[in-house]
Amino acid sequence: MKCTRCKAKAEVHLRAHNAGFCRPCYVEYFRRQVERSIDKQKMFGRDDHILVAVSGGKDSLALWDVLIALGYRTTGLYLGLGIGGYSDRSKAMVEAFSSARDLPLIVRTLADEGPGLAVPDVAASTRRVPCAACGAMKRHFFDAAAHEGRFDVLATGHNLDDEAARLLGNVLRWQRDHLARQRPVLEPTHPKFVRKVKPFYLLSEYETAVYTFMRGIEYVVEECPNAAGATQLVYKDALNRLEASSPGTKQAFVKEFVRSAQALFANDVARDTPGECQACGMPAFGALCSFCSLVREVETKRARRAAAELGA
Ligand code: Q46
Ligand code: ZN
Repeated sequence: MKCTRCKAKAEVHLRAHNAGFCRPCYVEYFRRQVERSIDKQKMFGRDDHILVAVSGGKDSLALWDVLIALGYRTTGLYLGLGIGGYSDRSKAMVEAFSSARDLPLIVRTLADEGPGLAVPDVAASTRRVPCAACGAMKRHFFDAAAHEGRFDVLATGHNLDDEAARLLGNVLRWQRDHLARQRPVLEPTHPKFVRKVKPFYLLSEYETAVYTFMRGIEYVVEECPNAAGATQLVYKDALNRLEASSPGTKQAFVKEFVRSAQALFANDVARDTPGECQACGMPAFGALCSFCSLVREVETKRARRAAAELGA
């Protein structure tokens, strides 16, 4: 197959787009797709300072690489979740990426922040699945870092496969409130929140992997040990089968939802305006934000356990 743009020998074939690309043209194609999403969805402009959440995986590092190449002002944010060797290796990858390119990076380690709770501690004490605890903690620290650093936007590397799987999960259970919030740009609902964007929402995991490979970006290949068994993977697998028999399905699913259905859910679900958390001051719908409620729960359970041990 020949490159659709320059007619040289193609190195990659994208069935969903019925197109082939040589290496330089693919890199160009990929970056243009990202730029198109940024512009079309009005994610951010040239003057904005973007905080890029980087996990050490291929998607977030590819996102950082693209934003730099496109000339945006960025700072990386790595959150150490305390998930054993996986967290150590992902941190090393992010630090190597940023120092090789001389990019600003903020590193926060959950075990050293505030109450000093890493994801496994919280999951074990509250008997939650690790991903539920992790999600609440990540949201809190991302929001707090974006607010403290006065960033304009928080960008994450969620790709088309992530968004399609999330959409499928939300549709299968008709979770209207989740559908109302599933979009590539989430405007802040409180002065302490910043806009959240997903510039890769129309680029597949395969496309991101090819970009990362062609750019020679080193990343953590292993998955978080808690990812195995996540329902998201079952949805991704189902979507991959649909995609194999009908290329372009994932993109049509997500693109059409965002274009014509999302607003119906957003308009239908009334959203309260958050107040402020009594403990940390970040936006909250009750007296405490979800992170501080989680911390309170862990502390209460630990205190009860300690009292029981003393009494034993
Ligand atoms: S890091 Fe956290 Fe993911 Fe690991 S514990 Fe689950 S949510 S799987 S993206
Ligand atoms: Zn709080």
